[in-house]
Amino acid sequence: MGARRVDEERVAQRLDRFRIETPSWGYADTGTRFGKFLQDAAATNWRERLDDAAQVHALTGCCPTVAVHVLWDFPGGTEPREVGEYAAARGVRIGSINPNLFQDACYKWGSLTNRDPAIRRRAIQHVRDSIEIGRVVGSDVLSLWLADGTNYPGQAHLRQRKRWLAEGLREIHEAMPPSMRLLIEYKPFEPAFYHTDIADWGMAAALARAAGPRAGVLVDTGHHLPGANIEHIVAFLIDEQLLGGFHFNDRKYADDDLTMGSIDPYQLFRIFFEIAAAEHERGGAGSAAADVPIEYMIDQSHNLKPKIQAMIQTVMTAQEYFARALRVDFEALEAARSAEDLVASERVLRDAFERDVRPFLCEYRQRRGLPADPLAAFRASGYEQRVAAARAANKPRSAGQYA
Ligand code: PSV
Ligand code: MN
Repeated sequence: MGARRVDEERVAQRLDRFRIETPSWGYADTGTRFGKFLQDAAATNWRERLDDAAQVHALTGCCPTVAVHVLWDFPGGTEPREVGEYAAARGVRIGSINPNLFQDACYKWGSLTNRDPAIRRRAIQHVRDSIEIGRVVGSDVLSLWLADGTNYPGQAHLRQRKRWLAEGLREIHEAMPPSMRLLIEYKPFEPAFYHTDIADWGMAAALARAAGPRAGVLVDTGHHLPGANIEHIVAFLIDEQLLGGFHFNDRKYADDDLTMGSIDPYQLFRIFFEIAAAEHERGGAGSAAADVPIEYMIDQSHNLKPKIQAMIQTVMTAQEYFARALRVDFEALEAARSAEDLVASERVLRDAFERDVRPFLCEYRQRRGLPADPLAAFRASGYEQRVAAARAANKPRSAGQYA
């Protein structure tokens, strides 16, 4: 085998372990604050969302789990067991459990940071119930995002809220079974516009440390202020063993939920490069022991693109840029770095970024009995047209009714 083949084999082995979780909410009709444009083919209930996620997995082979949102995917009295069984019958599993501490009117002034101890208790109880859902459906990931924050200076006692938050997270961590990981997501603004209680990765990291050893930070790529160096955050968290997972998406301005890599593919490459570099130092892409334990998840809400197509496009993009990053010539990079040759160092990265790995990925998929181009296969399958015909009947035609 030539050196190139050996390299490709090593990348292929790593990609076999690269699992990407898709979010149930990415298959449903979603909107902006100004209205919703409904899509005939978008899923209208949890069963249809799982059907669609199963399609994505069937064509890509790398999306075996589906993230669920507790209020959205287990509506009034839905048995978690039923949801888990439905998923299994379609060849997927329930992945991260996302408690919902932001929709109930009682959380107007916060959930885990609410000054009212009864509301804080209620929030913790909801998370305990979510942990139980995880146990029933066989999920080991609890993914927590809080909308807690304030809109005006002076509105709240920031340090007090920080302590309540740490207390609550400790209790949640204690309530988890030993196999479960807690992911703590940060976001600098929205829906709160003055401060959010977990505004950035540093706060999330401090809170994860306070919560316990199975807590880590969840990096949603859309949750940074413009100019933030996300790959540096990623590298730092990996080194602190605090990188729990990703919510992938792309953005131009804020939390835009655009498909991954659509705006800044080089940033995506740089993120994957930091992961590949860490794994290279841990023993290389061929060995599972070298993998950094990261939950790779998508968090996108496609307002205009057809949902399943957008998801498959994202999954293919993720594989592409990880494959590019895995093929960085780390020896050449080290040589250039030790000579302080920044032109050569940057060039090593650019060479890998610009290498077209698509033919390799086509062959990789075909060898695994998958379509070479899952997006083309999906578009040709007629699935979207079939479900559109069945689902459109359940939707009002006027988006205004949903505003
Ligand atoms: C919040 O903006 C967020 O990124 C959280 O992950 C939520 O769970 C998700 O979006 C819901 O859309
Ligand atoms: Mn998110």
